[in-house]
Amino acid sequence: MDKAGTVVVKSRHANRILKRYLFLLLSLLLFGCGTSNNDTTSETDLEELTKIEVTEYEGQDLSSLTDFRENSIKGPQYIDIDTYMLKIDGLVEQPASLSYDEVLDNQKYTKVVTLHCVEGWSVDILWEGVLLADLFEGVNVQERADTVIFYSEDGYSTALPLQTIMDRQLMLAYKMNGVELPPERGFPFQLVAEDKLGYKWIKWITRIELSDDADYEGYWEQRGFDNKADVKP
Ligand SMILES: Nc1nc2c(c(=O)[nH]1)N[C@H]1C(S)=C(S)[C@@H](COP(=O)(O)O)O[C@H]1N2
Ligand SMILES: [Mo]
Repeated sequence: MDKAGTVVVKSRHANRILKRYLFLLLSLLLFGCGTSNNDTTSETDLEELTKIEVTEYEGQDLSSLTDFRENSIKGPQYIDIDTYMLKIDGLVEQPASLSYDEVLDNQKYTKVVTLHCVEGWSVDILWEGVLLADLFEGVNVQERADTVIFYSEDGYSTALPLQTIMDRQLMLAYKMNGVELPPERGFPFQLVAEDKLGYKWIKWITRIELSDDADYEGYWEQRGFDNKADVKP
């Protein structure tokens, strides 16, 4: 072995390591790591997610994220998180436009809450999210605001009294049963409208408007559904 030969061998070896490293890096970029749902812009394999979802919490059995009947007005929305912004505006002193990470940069809460659809089915889900009250702290809600109107990517909307949101400490969920909300379930955010019927649980929220229009009617409310939407025991 002469000196030159050793150098050749060494550089071939280095080349191989570099190639392997690049391959790994590329696969990571393309496929991501772990089971988190990295691509939210196309259909999710929900069956695959049931393998990692939480099925029981503090002794209570949970429903599965596949137990929902998908009946959204325009079908699932696939939101690109890189360009997504949640707007909070209307009767506020400092309107805000928050990225996904900025919304998540708040105290997180977890709670099992049941969603009841008017069609007669319901699901018990472990939700993880942030409080609307915490989001509102950053925008300074004006005195005369008494209503919160939510708008969605699919043109859907609904509203709740500001008082209800504060009293009930309602949250915006970004996870269900320990799994990031899949697009089919409302990624990036669904309103956990505790004790209100399913049509108040707006998915794919893009804008939250503080308003003084207490009679505002959302998509289903305009079509005859009760604006209070209380779940009857
Ligand atoms: N943006 C949006 N959110 C929505 C809806 C919708 O059509 N669009 N449907 C509502 C209804 S009627 C119910 S019961 C719940 C749960 O619906 P899912 O089973 O289709 O997820 O989402 C609510 N949120
Ligand atoms: Mo519903």
